[in-house]
Amino acid sequence: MNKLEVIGILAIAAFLTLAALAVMTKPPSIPSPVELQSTPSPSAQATATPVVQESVKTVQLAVKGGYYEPRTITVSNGTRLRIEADASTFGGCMTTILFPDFGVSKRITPADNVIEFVADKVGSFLFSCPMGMGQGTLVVTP
Ligand SMILES: [Cu+2]
Repeated sequence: MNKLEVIGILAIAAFLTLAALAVMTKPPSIPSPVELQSTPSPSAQATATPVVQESVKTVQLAVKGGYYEPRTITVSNGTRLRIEADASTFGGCMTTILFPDFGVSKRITPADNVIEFVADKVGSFLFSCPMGMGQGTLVVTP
């Protein structure tokens, strides 16, 4: 054997050894099941939206002695005020009632005698007929 043959044989042997090692130690290329797992799905617990029950205050309103009765209506802020007017007591100019601070102007008739709006600001607010008669006060507390 000459030197070249020895080198060649060693080279081939080394190549075969490395190839065999590569085949034997090659890690599987398939991803493991763990790697395939998708990220955890979002929690099934739906965040329940709290149902806010709007509070409603119903007031029976009449005209007595030239004034709206009750003369003072008190509600807490955010309350839906429902005024059921006794149309039989409403006459003349007082048939129309205004809550100017809430943009309400309503002509009461027997068939249409309900006023509804949300008292959404705190304070004392006058209500009256369009000429300012029969003044009452709507008090909205915090
Ligand atoms: Cu009037």
